[in-house]
Amino acid sequence: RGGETRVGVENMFGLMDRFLKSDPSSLQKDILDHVEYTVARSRFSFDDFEAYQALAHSVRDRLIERWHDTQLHFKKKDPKRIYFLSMEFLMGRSLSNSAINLGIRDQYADALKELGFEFEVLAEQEGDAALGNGGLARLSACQMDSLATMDYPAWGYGLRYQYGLFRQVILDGYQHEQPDYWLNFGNPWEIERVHVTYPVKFYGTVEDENFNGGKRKVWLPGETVEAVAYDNPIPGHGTRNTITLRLWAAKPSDQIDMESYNTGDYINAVVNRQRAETISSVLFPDDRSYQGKELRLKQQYFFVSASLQDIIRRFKDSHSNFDDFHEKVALQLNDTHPSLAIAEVMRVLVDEEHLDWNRAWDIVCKIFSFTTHTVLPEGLEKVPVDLLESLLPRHLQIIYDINFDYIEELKKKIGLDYDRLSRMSIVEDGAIKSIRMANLAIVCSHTVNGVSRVHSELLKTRVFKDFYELWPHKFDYKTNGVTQRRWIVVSNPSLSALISKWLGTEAWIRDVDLLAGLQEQAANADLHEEWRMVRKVNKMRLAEYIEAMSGVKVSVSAMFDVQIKRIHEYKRQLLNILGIVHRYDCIKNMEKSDRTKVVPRVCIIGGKAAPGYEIARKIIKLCNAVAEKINNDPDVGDLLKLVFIPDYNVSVAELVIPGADLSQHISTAGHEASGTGSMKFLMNGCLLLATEDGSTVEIIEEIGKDNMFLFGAKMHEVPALREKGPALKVPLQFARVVRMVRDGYFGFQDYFESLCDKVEGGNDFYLLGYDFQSYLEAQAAADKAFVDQEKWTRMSILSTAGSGRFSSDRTIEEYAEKTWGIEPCRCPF
Ligand code: HBZ
Repeated sequence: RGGETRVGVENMFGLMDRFLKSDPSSLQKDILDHVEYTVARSRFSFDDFEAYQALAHSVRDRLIERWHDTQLHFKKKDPKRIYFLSMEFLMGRSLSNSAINLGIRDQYADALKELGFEFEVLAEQEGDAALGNGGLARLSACQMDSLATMDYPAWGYGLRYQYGLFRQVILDGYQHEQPDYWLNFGNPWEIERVHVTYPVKFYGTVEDENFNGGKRKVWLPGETVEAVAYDNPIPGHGTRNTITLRLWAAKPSDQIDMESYNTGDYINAVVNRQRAETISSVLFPDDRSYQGKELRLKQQYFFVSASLQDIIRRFKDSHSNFDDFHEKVALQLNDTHPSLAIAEVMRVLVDEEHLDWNRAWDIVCKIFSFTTHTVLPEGLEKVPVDLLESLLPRHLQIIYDINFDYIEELKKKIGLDYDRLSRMSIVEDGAIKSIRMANLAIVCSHTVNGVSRVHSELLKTRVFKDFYELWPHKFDYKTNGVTQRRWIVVSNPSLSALISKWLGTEAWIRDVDLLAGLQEQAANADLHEEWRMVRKVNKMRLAEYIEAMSGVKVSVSAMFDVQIKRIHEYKRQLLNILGIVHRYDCIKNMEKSDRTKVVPRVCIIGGKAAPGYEIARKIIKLCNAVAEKINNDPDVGDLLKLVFIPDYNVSVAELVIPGADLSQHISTAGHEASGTGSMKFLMNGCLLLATEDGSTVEIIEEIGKDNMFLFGAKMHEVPALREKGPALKVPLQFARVVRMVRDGYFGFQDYFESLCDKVEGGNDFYLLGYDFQSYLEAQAAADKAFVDQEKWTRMSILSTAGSGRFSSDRTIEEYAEKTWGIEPCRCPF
């Protein structure tokens, strides 16, 4: 392979000549060629979907060009690389994002127009890549965009699930799950690397073997599965740099099970081989708990093992020993899900590379960093020892050895405090002996990051208190961020153009702090008018979608009030719904003449419930039942509408967020680790109605309390309020709305009983009753502000202007400098 010697930088112009051209007529020719040769349709007759496929392939060609150059450049420079290990990436659609980041979206739009197609219409043909559950997974996607844009030498590693997150279908108001077989029509955004494969081993036994006069452990695995790489190029914006998201798919190993073949059981031998593929077949749809399922553990090890083989192979290509490993490799654990990587690095270095245990341990301690996304101790993964022992016997031994050394060290530091030693142990004794993955990750990582400041405080004072006291230097936080490329430029092109016009530059797309420049114009009447117009057009687009999805006609002059996120008790969609019931009840009981004072609302709720989470499913049903009643009540008309948007995903978010006036982030204080939806709404000039939880606390610091609608118990008050149990006072209005649900005002009386029980009689763990009054007051304040359109528009502009800190560019820069120790490595020309 003579890769590097191909063309020197001095021949840059010759090389430029080689690049695919991006003027409209070259693009047109390119698209038509793909129609004919890739999609295999006649260039004289093809439909929107075929046009999308051809267009995607044309964009892909340009991505590949840059991607090759970037990889070559990285190889030549050999910088320290960051490897981002995550079980989940919610990439959504790729077409618009790629074309915009490549800087040729408008050229494509022009080229297509002459062919009789519209770019936006074709973009709608693409399905979402939904290889993740929620915030954690979308954060990974935003961070990949920032890593590419900021020229960092980064790789993302994950799993290529054949079935992404289930599709949500609402029938009679109930959630039903359908499989998301997203690869059905092919995926132009990935490149299958049939030659990049690694064997991944499972089961078997560990034996002692004589080695150099001593003993060593040898793992004799019982099953081998092949991991095949699928590369997804991730283009940066305003740079040639295009990095790799490498996802692994499981394939049967070529190692033939001779015994089955010899016994003549040919059919069963083939069927057994096929079973290997189940490892990467389906994403687990639970974003709350770890259930100790064998398949999930297999998935974790499968992707970790393949990724590490790949990473170590790349390192060994240009290094003859492991002395510099920690100077060239940083491994980021996105939550505990990939933390088997720790044991795997130890195993490879000790058993396969024959490094001495202490030397391997020294390396491990320098390369791993860990970010946790949860607040709750019960959200932390525990793997039953029995399961680990059967699936990965050697890894269990390694974890025991790590734990032994660590506990011995710990005893020297804290003495024989057995309670604390047992809390801090990686191994949990009990009815089911298990491995605490978070403890493993903390012990072996140099840095433990939270995802917002308050989250970090909770980690230090509650969740990981013992560890913080031992290693205060390890604990840090990087407040989450989202990419303005996806969440303004791609999803809200008219706002994007307006911002560029008023700032006199497009530079904010890479340097988002420039948005602050809008502050000076926040009172400018001309800007107000244009701002309102952009928002109105976005609301019209959303209204059309709502009508198409639910048949409900909504008025765009009403306030669009949105809550979209996974359904959870702590996120309190139920508080929102009960608030809507209260609003409905008030309107019904009002004198007709007073109704003119009501600010019309369209309440929009969307989100998926984990299939096994009964209460969350009931919340969805309640939302639909209340919607049914309100929307069909002619007496209320346009004063109030409620719509549940089915199958909430990234592309639905791209449509809904730009059209929202108000958005709700109303978790019980102390429960949302960060929250990133709020940042997307903020960027788009949507006002927030929120509790002081997670990242909201930092949003307040940027835009001020006066610029949003805050309510609810504060984090430090929550424990004492809970203590009060049934003695906690709740307002009469709360009892009244719960009574309406209980009494069957919205039907399904029996079904909703257990839901009502969850918020009454001392069971109101998430304090809906306690917070109800202040919630209603915040809602009233929002109504009042909305009537004053000038005030509202100013608040909206100030929200966008103050959103700069919540860009993932900032988050990534902090990680790069403080946690990973990496530098940008920009591909020339
Ligand atoms: O991660 C979320 C947090 O709830 C949210 O506050 C934060 O902003 C976001 C990004 O840091 N957590 C998740 O999304 N968690 C999961 O999706 C999850 C998935 C699989 C699991 C457990 C949790 O096994």
